[in-house]
Amino acid sequence: MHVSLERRGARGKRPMRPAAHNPWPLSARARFWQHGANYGRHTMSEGRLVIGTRRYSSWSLRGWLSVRLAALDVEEMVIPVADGPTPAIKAATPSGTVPYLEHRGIRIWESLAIAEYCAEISPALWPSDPTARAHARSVAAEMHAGFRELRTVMPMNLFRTAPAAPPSSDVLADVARIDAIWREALAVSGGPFLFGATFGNADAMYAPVVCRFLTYRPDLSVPARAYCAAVRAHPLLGEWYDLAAKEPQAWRLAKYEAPK
Ligand SMILES: N[C@@H](CCC(=O)N[C@@H](CS)C(=O)NCC(=O)O)C(=O)O
Repeated sequence: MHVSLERRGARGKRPMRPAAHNPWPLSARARFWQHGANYGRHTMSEGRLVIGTRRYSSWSLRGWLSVRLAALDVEEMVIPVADGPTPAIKAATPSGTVPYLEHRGIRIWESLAIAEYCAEISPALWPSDPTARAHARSVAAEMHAGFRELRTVMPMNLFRTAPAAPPSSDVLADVARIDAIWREALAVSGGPFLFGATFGNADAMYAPVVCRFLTYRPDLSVPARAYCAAVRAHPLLGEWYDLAAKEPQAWRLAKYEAPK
């Protein structure tokens, strides 16, 4: 199995040695690829975040953003997603999906649950005002539960140049609803992020949609385009794109690369 492991978190950026219970032994090549000479210099972290291929895994991006914004001290374990359910992900997580977080012995799956867990540690991930917080939770939950057409027809591929299939009316309806959600939140908060000056859980939920819109370029309102630019310019998005660009060629999947 080809996985990579890295250590990031509150106490520094150096990777840790895999713990004795770690069921994912790394090849020397995989360790070097991810960590270079720093590998093995650190001691214990407080858990791990399991994610999929950064180039494709939109749900992983959401969980990763919340975890990084809350500065949890966890290893990051990347399992390349397969063409269909990934046996290694099934073996490594309770739900058979990524993201999956283990932190201080607590196990959390589902990106929205991870976002809520991170907000317990870092409450600023949701707005402090109750009205805004209810609004932020509503739009985050709407993203988590919906937009299936858009997610199917415009799969996340950070670097894809081939166009998506021509958008159906259902896809256009999803795009229009997302544009309206963003415009409303930005008009109330003043931006540049959905609920004001700082990037929070609601932005984390919509970040992979921004990535899709940057790839497939559907028609968007001026505020929605400005929002896409603000999200892409956030340092954590920059880091995610940079790490994705370094992923092995062998992790590429034809179904996400080829034109439909
Ligand atoms: N509702 C889940 C969705 C997670 C999900 O579907 N993740 C995909 C990758 S983006 C996955 O793990 N698929 C199974 C696989 O690739 O084996 C969440 O919010 O975390």
